[in-house]
Amino acid sequence: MSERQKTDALIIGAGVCGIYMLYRLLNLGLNVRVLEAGAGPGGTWYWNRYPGARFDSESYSYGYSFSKELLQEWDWTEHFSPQPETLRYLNYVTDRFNLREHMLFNARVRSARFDNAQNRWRVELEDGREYECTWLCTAIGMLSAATPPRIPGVERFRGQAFHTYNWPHEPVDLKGKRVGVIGTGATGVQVIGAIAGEVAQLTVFQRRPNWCAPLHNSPITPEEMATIKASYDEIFATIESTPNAFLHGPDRREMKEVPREDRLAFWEQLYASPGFGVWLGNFRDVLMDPESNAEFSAFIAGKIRQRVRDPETAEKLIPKDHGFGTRRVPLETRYYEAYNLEHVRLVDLNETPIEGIDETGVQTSAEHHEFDIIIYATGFDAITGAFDRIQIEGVDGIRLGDKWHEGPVSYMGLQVAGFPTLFTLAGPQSASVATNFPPAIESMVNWTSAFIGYLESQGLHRVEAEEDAEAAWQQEVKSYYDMSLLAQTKSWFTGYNSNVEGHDKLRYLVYLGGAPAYREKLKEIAEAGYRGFRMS
Ligand code: NA7
Repeated sequence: MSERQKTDALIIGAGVCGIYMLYRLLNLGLNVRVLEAGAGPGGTWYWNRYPGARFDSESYSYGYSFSKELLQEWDWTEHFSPQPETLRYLNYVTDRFNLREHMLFNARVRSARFDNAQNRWRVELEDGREYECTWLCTAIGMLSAATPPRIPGVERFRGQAFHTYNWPHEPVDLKGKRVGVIGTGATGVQVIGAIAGEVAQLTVFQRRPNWCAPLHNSPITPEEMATIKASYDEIFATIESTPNAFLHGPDRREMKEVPREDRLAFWEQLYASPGFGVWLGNFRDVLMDPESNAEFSAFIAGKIRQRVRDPETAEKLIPKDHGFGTRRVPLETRYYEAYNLEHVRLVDLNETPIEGIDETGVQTSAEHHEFDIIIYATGFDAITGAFDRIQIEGVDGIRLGDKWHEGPVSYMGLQVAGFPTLFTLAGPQSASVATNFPPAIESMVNWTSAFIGYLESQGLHRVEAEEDAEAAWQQEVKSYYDMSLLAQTKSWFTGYNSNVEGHDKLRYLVYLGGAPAYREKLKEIAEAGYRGFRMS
């Protein structure tokens, strides 16, 4: 057994969050190491290499804001950056700030155990290497535990098959191929739009349709980029002011107070605009009031009927079990038009469920579909899945997986009682998931690194959420679910995943109170001497 390596801090994950946390902790003068399962930095943008993978956030709202120099150096080439460019960006940041030498790649963490006597975490990799630290920070992603479908025979298929998250690093030749796609969430919708024109035959297996809206991506000209660079102060001021840290904030009017003709004109304008405006820039009651929501859903259904030529297919693509925006809205490029192509077919799994997968393809209750390639766009064990894949043990050997069995509990989504000195950055019940990730991540990283700096300066090396503070945070997190239509819909936001045992009921995964309220709470806690944390 090699000797255990000792550091002040360990960060698990070198994605958007881990990269920035590393930068901050190095600035505190700490000895830090990042343990990353991939062969390079990038996290989400390292793994998701499927065709069509790109931001649904405006590129210039997704980049880091912490360095004015970085903002001026980096040129985005599209309003919604594609995955290869984003991966280049994250590599650029890594090298720009000399972070790579502190990162260990191909280092998948198997377990993390708290040594109560020493106040230290002991972390073991899957290859047996061992590390030890005071400050343990997880930056393991909210959508990083991919879930292939639980379908009998899935391992039998002899063609190529991959989950979108594990898309091969070598180019996949789709030209002239018979391709099946299972899943029509944000990922499936991106893939389908991107490959429909290229493949010989495309069959989409849909269990539940989602309400999708056009992304309206376009290139950024050098002149536009110069204007963007000159406007970063205003851009980040807008991001700070909106509930979800996007460039789109709700229209303060209620739909019902706007005359019908004007609301339709407004909706046409939203539908024709790039990005999430159609979801997050809508009348404020559209996501709160069932009647307003139903009216807007009918508007979008009309758009689907206009864009899809075959009326029967169009009806299948219109969700009937939930209203617009109550699940994550996939933004699409030529998604609905794909179904107008002769060689693209939609299979509704409610009519003809999948019975199994065999050597040559997919068997439904009605027929056998032969494929060269099957793409599983079947989603993630969201938010808690990445934690469950590491054996995390706190005081007295208590397991995080056991504590979270009925759903996660935390204080501010940042700490869990019984797991001292572990910071679950961008973890369950923080504001990150319900927002544009990077700005939320930046505020959490800023706060946590300042907290660690404070503790270090006081000679304090153990910090733990108090049980009362944790319980109060549960009530607060729950209270927002009670107010939102989103909570009434089954999706990964509310903890459902048919491919994971037991994930068939509501779990309170996300703080839905908005980024400004979350930041305000963090500030108040710090100003009150880090209220709710036991420090020693
Ligand atoms: P999602 O949004 O969870 O979508 C997964 C899709 O796969 C969804 O349409 C599921 O249908 C479908 N699915 C899952 N399992 C099966 C099985 N066994 N059979 C048929 N269909 C299945 O994941 P995405 O990757 O698209 O998006 C995740 C987030 O990543 C996204 O919101 C962005 O923020 C980035 P269901 O709706 O459950 O009936």
